[in-house]
Amino acid sequence: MNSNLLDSVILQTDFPDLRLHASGKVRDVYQLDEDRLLFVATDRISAFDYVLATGIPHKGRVLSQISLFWFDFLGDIVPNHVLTADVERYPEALQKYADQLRGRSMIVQRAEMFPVECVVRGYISGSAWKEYQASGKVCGIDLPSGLRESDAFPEPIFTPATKAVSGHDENIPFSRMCEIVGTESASHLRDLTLRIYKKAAAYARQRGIIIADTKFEFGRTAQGITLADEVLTPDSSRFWPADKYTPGSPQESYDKQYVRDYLEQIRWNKQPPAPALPTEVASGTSEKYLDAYLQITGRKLDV
Ligand code: PZK
Repeated sequence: MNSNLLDSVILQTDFPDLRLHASGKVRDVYQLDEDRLLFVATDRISAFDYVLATGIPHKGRVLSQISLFWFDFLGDIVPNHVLTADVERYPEALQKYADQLRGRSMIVQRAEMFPVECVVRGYISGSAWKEYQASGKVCGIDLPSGLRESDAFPEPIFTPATKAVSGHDENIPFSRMCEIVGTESASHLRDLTLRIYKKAAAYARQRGIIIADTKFEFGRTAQGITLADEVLTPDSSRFWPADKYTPGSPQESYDKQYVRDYLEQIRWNKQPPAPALPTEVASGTSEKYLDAYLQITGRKLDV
C-alpha cells in the first residue's frame, strides 16, 4: 500500500530528447528553445550539503506549488519568469512526459540572470549569527549589541552573496554587489528584495510561519527586472514554526528536522556516500512539506 507512495517519487528526471541546461541538488533545468526553459523539481532532499539517497514523497510538487503561490502573491510588486505550469498547455513535444511533469514543473522565460544572490534576513541565524558574534556586524552592516541567536533584527537586512568556486555562497558587502551589477541595478534589487520579503513575511507570520531569511534570484527580461528561480520555499528559506519560536538558541527547521536528527543519531560522518532514510523519516518529512504548503496557501495538496 505504502509502496504506491514511493513509486511516485522522482529522484532523477528522464527526458532523453531534451537538453539539460543546469542541474542543482534538487531541481533540473532543461532548454526548450531560445526563449524558454523547463524547470523540474524532483523529490530529492539535501542535508548537510549532500543529496540523500532517499526521496521525499510529494516534495517536488510542494516546492513548485509554493513558488507558484508566491509568484502570484507578489505579482503586484515584481514581474516573474513563469510562463505556465499547466502541463496541458506545454508544447506537444513534452506531452509524452506529462506524468513526470504534472505539478512539479514550470515553463519559464529565459532571463539574463544577475550573478548575485539577493539574501534578506529578518532574524539572526546561521552564518549571520557567526559573523555577528565575531565582529558585531553582518556583511558590513553595523548592528545593535546584545542580539541573541534567532532574534529579529530591528529591520530586515539585505546581505547579498555570490556563488564561490567551492559552490558555497560567499557573503559580500553591498559595495561589492555595486561593482558586480552596477549601482543602479544593485539598489533596485535591494529595494525589491526588502519589499518582497516584508510583504511575504507579514503574510506567513499571520499564518504561523516565521520566514527567518530567504534568497531571491533575479534576471533581466523584456519585462524589466524579473523575479526568477524558486521563491520562498523551504529549500531557499529558513521557515520556523511560530508557535515554537524561542530566541536565544538555534530554531528547529520546519521541514528538515527529522532528517537532521536522524543523520546525527546514526552519526553519519557527513562524507559521501550520503545515507538512505528509514521510511518513517521520509514519510514524516513528507508530512512536514505538505503542512508547509497547507499553512502558506490555506489549501490541501492532492496526494
Ligand atoms: C537559471 N539557474 C539556477 C541552477 C536550478 C536553477 N529565468 C532564467 N533564465 C535563464 N537562466 C535561469 C533562469 C532562472 N531561474 C537559473 N540556472 C539558470 C539553477 C540549477 C538548478 F533549478
